[in-house]
Amino acid sequence: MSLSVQHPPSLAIFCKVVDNYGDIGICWRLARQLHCEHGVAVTLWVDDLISFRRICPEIDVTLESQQAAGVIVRHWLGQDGVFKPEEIADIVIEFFACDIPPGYIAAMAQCAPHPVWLNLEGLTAEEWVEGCHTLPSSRHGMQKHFFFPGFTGKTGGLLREAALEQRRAAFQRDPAAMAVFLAQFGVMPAEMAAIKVSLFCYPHAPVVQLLAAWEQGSEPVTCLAPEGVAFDAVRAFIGDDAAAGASRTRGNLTLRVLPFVPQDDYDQLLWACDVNFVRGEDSFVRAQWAGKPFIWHIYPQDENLHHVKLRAFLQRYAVDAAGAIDSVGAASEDWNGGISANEGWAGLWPALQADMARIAARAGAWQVQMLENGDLASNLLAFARSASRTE
Ligand code: TRH
Repeated sequence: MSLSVQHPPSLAIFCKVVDNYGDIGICWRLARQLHCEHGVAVTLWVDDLISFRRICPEIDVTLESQQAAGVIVRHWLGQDGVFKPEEIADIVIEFFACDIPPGYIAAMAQCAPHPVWLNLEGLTAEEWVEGCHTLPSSRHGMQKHFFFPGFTGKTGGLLREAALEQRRAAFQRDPAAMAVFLAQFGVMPAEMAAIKVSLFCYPHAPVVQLLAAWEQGSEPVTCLAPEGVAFDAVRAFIGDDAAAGASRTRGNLTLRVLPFVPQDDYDQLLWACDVNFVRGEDSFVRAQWAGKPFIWHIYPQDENLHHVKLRAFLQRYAVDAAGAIDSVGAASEDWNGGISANEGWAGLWPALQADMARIAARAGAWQVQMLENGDLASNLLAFARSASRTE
């Protein structure tokens, strides 16, 4: 027996929040899309509802089970528990190799046929991913397959909702809608002519230098930083009260602190800005779909493994027909603490500014290139259907 195309399957995603918001951000996005666009009956098991509520305010952190956007959300409280085979989903996804409960695995093994078991991995532009994508391994008498997101047709692609492009284009065609959106964060009509930048990074980014470069720069910049992001540098610029709603203008820089917005609003923030500083995995991908120039703060890893991943991405992204886009490469290296022979942000920012038209053109071309790989949710479902036929 195999998963039929006519009858939407059931699917369970197990998500352990390691830190921050990317783990649940990605799982929530995937869960919603599988349900809304493919009719899949999705159960999302997540161990940290407090982080979840930050990106999805409707989550009630006191409930063990609830529904949100048609997805059943279960608070994953521990590894104990006995499950019956009839409780097991047709497709089981463990996110980032989290250990799913032994009782759940035992019940999976009793199912006939076995569910399709996938380990959804982290995003990297490194070439080895193509060789590992969809590879099977034997576990508890079942097959488990790796599923890798990625930037080529030999990977699972990137998460992207079907209507995303349309929504983005409509929003970006409408300057009034953008002004209304930004006005809720205190952005004044006069600031609409400034270079608008969103700032989302880890605490170790050289934000103090970047803010100084904007303050002393040749053009007005409005920087929008969600509350808590680059907390020390933002507080040093604004003064003691750096809570949401706080702002300060000094020199050519206006810095505004925003509330941490719900996930869908975060897309609009990226669309409304001219340049986006993003981090981790999910905001990094959303910046690519925003089609605007962006700088990525990659999640730091032991032994500077993240520098290898950063360079693998830049080799694909920061290059056009004229060759490597050096301003993006140098700024990305410096932002991520890599080797860079430069004069700091006082030089890096003007270089980026001078290249802005070229970088924007590349961002658009990259988006077209990424669209050719399909979207991760559809690719994953298609793979699960084919894997169920060979089980
Ligand atoms: O928060 P991140 O740093 O998350 C992760 C985790 O650290 C994870 O362990 C690691 O594996 C991964 O990075 C690489 O960054 P990310 O991935 O961009 O996730 C942030 C999420 O928060 C994303 O879904 C967008 C959302 N968001 C909002 O909803 N509102 C906001 O105001 C902001 C700034 C972000």
